Amino acid sequence: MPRARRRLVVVSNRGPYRVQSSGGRRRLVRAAGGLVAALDPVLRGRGGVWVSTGDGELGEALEEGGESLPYEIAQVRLPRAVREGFYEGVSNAMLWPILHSMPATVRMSGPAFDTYESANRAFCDALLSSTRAGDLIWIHDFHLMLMPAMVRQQRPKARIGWFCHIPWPSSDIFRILPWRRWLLEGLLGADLLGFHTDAYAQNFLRCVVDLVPDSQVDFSRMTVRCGRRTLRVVVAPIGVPLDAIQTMAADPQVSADMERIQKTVDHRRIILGVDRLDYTKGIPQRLLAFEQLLRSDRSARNRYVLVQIMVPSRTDVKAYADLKTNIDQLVGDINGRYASAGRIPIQYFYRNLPPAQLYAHYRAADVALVTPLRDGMNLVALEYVACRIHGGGVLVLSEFAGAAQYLQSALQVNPYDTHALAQSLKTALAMPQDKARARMNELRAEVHKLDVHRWADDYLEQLER
Ligand code: ADQ
Repeated sequence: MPRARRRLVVVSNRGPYRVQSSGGRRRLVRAAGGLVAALDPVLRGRGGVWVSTGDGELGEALEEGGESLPYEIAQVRLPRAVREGFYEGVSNAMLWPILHSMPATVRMSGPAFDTYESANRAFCDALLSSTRAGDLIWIHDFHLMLMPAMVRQQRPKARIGWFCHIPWPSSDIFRILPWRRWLLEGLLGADLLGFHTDAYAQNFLRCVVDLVPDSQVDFSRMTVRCGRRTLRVVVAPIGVPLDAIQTMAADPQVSADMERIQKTVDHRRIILGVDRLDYTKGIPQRLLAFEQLLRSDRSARNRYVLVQIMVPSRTDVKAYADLKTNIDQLVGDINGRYASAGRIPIQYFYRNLPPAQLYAHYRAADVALVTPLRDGMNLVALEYVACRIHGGGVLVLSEFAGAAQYLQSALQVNPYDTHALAQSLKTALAMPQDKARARMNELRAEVHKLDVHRWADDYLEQLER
């Protein structure tokens, strides 16, 4: 007889829904970003609780609009100063650039780490009061690295998993963080630590060897022994909700939207970029490569259009506001220089699109240009492939995205090398149909293996074991 499944508790900084006000009414919309895109379908399918930050607005909006949630949501309220220090001061300004191996962008402020600890403690308290012993606890991402050990101290027998959605750097880079050892010891409170690729998992184990001397690491079995406990490290590449995406992509409304998009750009061939606005995503590099294509080939402006869709992100952080200005200027410059009557080379959207519209763009695009400088996995690459239900289309993919380990049939590029990137773009646009189809079929077989439900089931099964 199958064992009764334990209740699942997901913990992450950002919750799955946010409140949007329009025309005096408030309604719930799903938050953007890879983590929510991955875990919302999992909790919808299996039920449970999601613990995340919030200010109570969610409950009020639900009451007002008569809406209901697909699963329970427990909110952690952080005082403003703690929230700022934890989220901006530590998570965004220090951990994000270090874990993405971009130390030059780090801004360090000593006392901010206290707020990181306080925030992790507040999450731990909220978790303990809204869950029961026996629940399966799955903590997500770099905001909550101290939490596994905090929960372990209060509930020694709990099953605790932690998943790293972003890359894990080499020990040389990780050691730049002054509280490197605390962070690692926080994570060692878990039973199971998950990473997207083998390289990230091995980097993590190397950090433990170098920085936590009283632990024992076994690289081949991927275990860490500390005191009387042994925890496991697993490689668990995330995927996308394949069936749901394919069904929606095949919807007649999406097909109609796809045709409308193609008509709007005068049936030029579409090169597509879709990203959260972030300096790790390589957006300026992509724009420059497209400019090189326009410069080197006069007919390109009549034949191709770059559609860049960006979702606003971390808008109150200066580095992000600066990047936005930089991108706006680049787009303006390129469009100013290469536009001809009625034909603008870059169509640029700065907003969150509903999934159906996003999928219509994926279907309309001849080439997807996914060029992060570094990226844990990158779901956009997988979504593009999942939406190519009629085959064809070329994926140009940065070799520094975790997804590149799995999508070997993509045209892989080094995004720092603008010339090489422009060359890959040319190769993609010139690829004969049969070759593009064959590659896309191989990519679709890979994306099929990377289904998000399987990712969650496999991970949780290992955590429960
Ligand atoms: P992100 O950095 O957010 O995720 P990514 O994996 O590409 O990056 O996911 C972005 C998600 O946002 C995708 O599902 C995409 O469809 C959606 N999105 C982007 N722009 C949008 C727009 N304008 N409108 C609507 N939706 C939009 C982090 C890590 C990644 C890792 C994921 C999951 O940085 O490396 O793949 O978590 O683990």
